[in-house]
This record gives sequence, structure tokens and C-alpha cells, in this order.
Amino acid sequence: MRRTPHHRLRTAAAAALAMALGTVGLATLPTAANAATTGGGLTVQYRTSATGATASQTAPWFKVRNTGGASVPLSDVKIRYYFKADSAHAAHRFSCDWAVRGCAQVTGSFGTLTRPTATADRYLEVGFTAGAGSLAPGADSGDIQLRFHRSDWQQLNQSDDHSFGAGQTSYGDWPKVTARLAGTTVWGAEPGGGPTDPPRAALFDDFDYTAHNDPRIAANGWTLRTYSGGPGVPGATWSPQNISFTSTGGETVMNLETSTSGTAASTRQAEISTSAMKFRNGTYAARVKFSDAPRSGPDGDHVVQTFFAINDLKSPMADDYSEYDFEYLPNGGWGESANIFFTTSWETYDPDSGQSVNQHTVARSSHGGWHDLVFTIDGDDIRYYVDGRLFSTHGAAYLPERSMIISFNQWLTDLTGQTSTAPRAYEQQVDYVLHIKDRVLTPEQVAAEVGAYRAAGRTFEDTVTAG
Ligand SMILES: [Ca+2]
Ligand SMILES: [Ca+2]
Ligand SMILES: [Ca+2]
Repeated sequence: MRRTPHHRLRTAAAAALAMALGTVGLATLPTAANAATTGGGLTVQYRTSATGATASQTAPWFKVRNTGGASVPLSDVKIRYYFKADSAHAAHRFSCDWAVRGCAQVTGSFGTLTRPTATADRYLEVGFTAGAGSLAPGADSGDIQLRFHRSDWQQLNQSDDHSFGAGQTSYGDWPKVTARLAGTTVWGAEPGGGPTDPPRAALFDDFDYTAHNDPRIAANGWTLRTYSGGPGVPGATWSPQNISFTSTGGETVMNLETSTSGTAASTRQAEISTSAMKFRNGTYAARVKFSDAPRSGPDGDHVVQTFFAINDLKSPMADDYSEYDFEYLPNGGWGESANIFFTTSWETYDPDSGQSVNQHTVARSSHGGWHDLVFTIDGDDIRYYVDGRLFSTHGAAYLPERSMIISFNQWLTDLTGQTSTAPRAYEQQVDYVLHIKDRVLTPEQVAAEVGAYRAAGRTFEDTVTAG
């Protein structure tokens, strides 16, 4: 497969910038860390109204609070209270005494753990009907006053129950119970310290800005490129003024413009990257509009339109280099004579010799227009999706060794595609970007996440910490 590596020249400079701006990223960390350690989605508070080591009934009371940025339907929430049954044959009965959302909206059922521990072999699972409504960001459920007892009304030994807290006579955060949100554990740890999902951490930006110099862009952790250098035409300019914001179809969008009159001095390109190098495993998504034709002027330039994650090449062929690209070349380039769409996963490369180690998958067809681009990285492989369909899967040899920045850019590989000196301008648009740390989402789940942010009126969130 042909894949010339000269566009890789951008990486050293991009990384130098990211490193230089590292302090900007770090300055934002305390807030992000606080958000992450609160559970990043839900917290569960617990108290008991039956404190005895033995009791006729166990009485766990709960409050669930939404600490995330999007509204949460309570029907997506499941709480588990873990206990050790005092007899292998004991059956239990659940009651709700009082709940702010109404006991009719609260469900309770009992389950058996497949991996029992000394203090847990059963659990009470509490759920909610659709009638329980939603929790807005920051809101809590109010009191949920529950109890359960043995069906034969024998005494319960609570002192050996994992989730029981005899001293918990007023509400407090209680990680000995777990909460799942749409199937993913977002609070607490299961008994036995089995594998649990990390707290949710996310970057979402709907690119709701006014102009390239809107101070919120930098405050939200983005850098618009100004420094010169590769990739692309030597001597070309990277211009923040070539990034603008508008709305189309009711959605805010970011425009990246590349303009030229056929000379290096007249070539102006655009790049926006996160200031912090803090993204590794998880889900990356963006809605991007590629263009097959210039906005104005003659067509034919070797334009590259992109969405990617990358870190710095510390030395030629360094193994801890990482890069994952969506790249569209509407007019060919890199030896291609017509439009071509790349997904590429990089192990490493040598900028001097051009040697490279990557896996790439191409489609030689038009990708003009809006596309939902998703790539996921976990411990096994890298998967690229276009418009909800799996486009390519790249192997474990190309997994990232360390964190990256997220970036969009549009640039020219060379000036041989169109030799006219008439002015022309090409445009790439971006509706939003989303990263969910350490979780592999389906394209449908990505759409639901974005929909939830918009339903909540939330245009930006960043709770991703470095590491
Ligand atoms: Ca017990
Ligand atoms: Ca690598
Ligand atoms: Ca948008």
C-alpha cells in the first residue's frame, strides 16, 4: 500500500507546541480532578434507620445525585446494596416506605453474586420506572427510604453485610454500594474488588464560539496554531484567522479554511489542537464536513482534511510515538490521482528516511459532506467508524503507549495539484468533538451522549485528567 510519510513532519512541531503549553493544560487539572473523583456521573449517599448488628429488617436509605453535565433519566440508574444471606435458602422481601419521587416509581429485586465474598453473596437492586423522571445536572433524587426483611421474618445479621454501615445515621457518600448508569458502573466498587469501570471522564465541545479570538477557546483548553513548519508546503502560514465559527442547520460549527494563490507565501492553513496531551484509551468522535470542491476559485489542490490524535516523536522510530488519523484528500495527493480517504494507526516513523510503521485502510471514493467519525482504542485494537459503520480495525501493535492531543487541521501537501495563481479557498467544518476516557462506545452511544449534552443545554465539558 502506498503511503508517503512526509505529512508526518508536522508531528515534531505539534508536539513541541503541546509540550510548551503543558502548563496551560496542567492549570486546568484541579477542577477536572475534582469532577473525576466525585464519580463523574452519579454519587450515592446512604444512611440506615436500622443500626443493630442484628435486626428484623435492613433499612437502607439512599439519595442519588447527578454530578455529570447531562440530564440523567432515573430509569437508567440501578443501585446495588450487597449483603451476606444468613442462610443459603433465605428469601427476602423488599418495601419502599417513602420516596420523594414516589414509591410507585421505585423498584426492588434481589440477586445472587456469581463471585461471593465473606460479606456478600446477595444484593438488593433498586431501580426506577420512567415515571420517576430525570435528574438535572447537580440535582439529587431526594430521600428514598427502603427496607427489606426475610420472608420468614427471621432476624437478619447485618454486621457481616458488605454495604451495611452501623454508624451511618445521616446521609453521606457510600461507595460500598454501587450505581450503574445505562449498564456502566459509575459509583462504588463491587465486593471482592473485582474489575469495575473507572469514573466517567469526558471532553465535549460543540464549538459554540464567536470568533478565533473568543477567550473561551483557550479557556476550554484549545490552541490555534500560529507557529510555522510542517506538515505540507514549506513556507506556508498557519493562521488562527483561518478558523471561524458559524451555525448551520441550527448547529454551531467551526470552519477551518485553507487558502492559496499557488505560492507558499500565499498559502494559509488552519489547525486547532487540545493544549493538554492527556488522551489515550477510550472513544473519540467528531462530526466533520469534508469538501470536494473549493468554496471559491479553481479546484485541484492537494488538500488534506483531518481529525486525529497524536503525541510527540521523541526520536526517529521511537516506539512510544502514537497517532490515529482520519484524513480525506478530495483531490488526491501522496501519489494518489483522485479522492481518497485514510484511516491510519501509527506505531512510529523516521522523519528523515521516511521509514514508517503503520496500519492503514483506505476508500478511494468521495467523502464530501457531513460524516460522523468515531475511533475507539482499548487494550486490544483500534476501530474506526464512519457514519455508524465499522470502517477498519487496526491491530494491537499500533496501540498507543502514552497520551496524546486531539487535533483538527486542513492543509496542502504541495502546490502541484493546481498551478494557477488565482486565489482559492477550501473549507472543512466541525460540528462537535467528544472523547470518553477508557470506554469504548458504539456510534449509537456516541449519538446518545451528544444528544444528552444538547438536551441539557451544555456546549462544553472537560473532566479528563492526564495519565
Ligand atoms: Ca448478613
Ligand atoms: Ca507507538
Ligand atoms: Ca456544534
